[in-house]
Amino acid sequence: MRKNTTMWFIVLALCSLILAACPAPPPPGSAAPAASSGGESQAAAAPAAPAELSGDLNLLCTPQVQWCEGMKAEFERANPGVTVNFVRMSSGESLTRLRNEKDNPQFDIWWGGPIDSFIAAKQEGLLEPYASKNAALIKDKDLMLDPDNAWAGIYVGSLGFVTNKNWLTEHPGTAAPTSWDDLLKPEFTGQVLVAHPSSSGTSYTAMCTILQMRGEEAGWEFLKAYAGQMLQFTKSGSAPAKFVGQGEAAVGIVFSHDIVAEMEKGSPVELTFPAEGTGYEIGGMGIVKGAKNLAIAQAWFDWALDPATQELGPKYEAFQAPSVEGAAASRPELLEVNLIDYDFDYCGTNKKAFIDRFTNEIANADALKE
Ligand code: S7P
Repeated sequence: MRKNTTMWFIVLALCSLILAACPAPPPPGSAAPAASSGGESQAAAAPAAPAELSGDLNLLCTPQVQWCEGMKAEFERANPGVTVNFVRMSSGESLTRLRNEKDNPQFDIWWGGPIDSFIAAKQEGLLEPYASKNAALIKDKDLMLDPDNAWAGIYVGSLGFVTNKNWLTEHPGTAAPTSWDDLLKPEFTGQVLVAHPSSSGTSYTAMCTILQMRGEEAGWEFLKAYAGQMLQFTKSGSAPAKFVGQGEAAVGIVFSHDIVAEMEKGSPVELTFPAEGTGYEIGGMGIVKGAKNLAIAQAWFDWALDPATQELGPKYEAFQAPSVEGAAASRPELLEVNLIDYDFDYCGTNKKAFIDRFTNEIANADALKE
């Protein structure tokens, strides 16, 4: 009996020595420990691999549909467990939709469109702050990152004029506009297209550019005359580039990268800028307050600020300049023009009031061209 007890004691002691020499099993979800390289001391444990994402992401997408489709495919490729469901909507429509769904949000993240609308959305409590690790890469954080992390800038683009070259040839003595005042020339009466500012962020950028450059009093006078030159207001901001290319009107007011996209398709259009100064956009993104798929929305947010993601634009006909360090602009010349010192806070804060005034006093949004 005593002999047996001693035997067991020896066996147990050996077992505990053996176990002490073995590493503890890794906690669930952590990375496997690195293999030992031999006699050297073990390196620090590898960081835990991020858990694989799975589920749906409901994306409110404001840029042109080709880019939305491309981004959906790229994100799904990088995250095979995720399905991205997107709806493409102009900025004004998106803001209205988020307001209406405030108590039961259907979207997780809003990606793209000028930040004026994101500033307005933040002020209305529609966005969920997120401090992305990749926000450190943003070039000009004072301008392109909300101080409370409600939104971040993802691209930059300038406003330009698009003119149909065939129309110019058919109208000797005319030239593509190179100033805002040129839009009021008699030959362009009924020949100009721009989106309505209530639906379109592009058009709101143009309107707020004018109000800043001329001051509100003279600016509203100009906007009245400018509205009188329109053939029709469109719903989407980039649509005038397409319609001018098709010869439906002589001139359009559009972001210059959307005009480049039209030129790339072989459309007979010319791009010019107002010499006295033009407005520009910072395209934004923000997570929707109450997002049902928060972790995936945060992953999209991080991914959208990655330089490699921002260089994908031209693959999907998007020529905006990236917002982060390490991503090269495909068309740097579009920002090498006379840009005004656009005041995003002024335009974001006054967005509703300015649009209401334009809609009530100058042109309603009843019959927008789609
Ligand atoms: O197409 C790209 C782009 O021009 O679309 C956004 C645009 O504002 C969205 O359309 P709406 O004007 O209809 O709101 C821009 O942010 C972006 O550069």
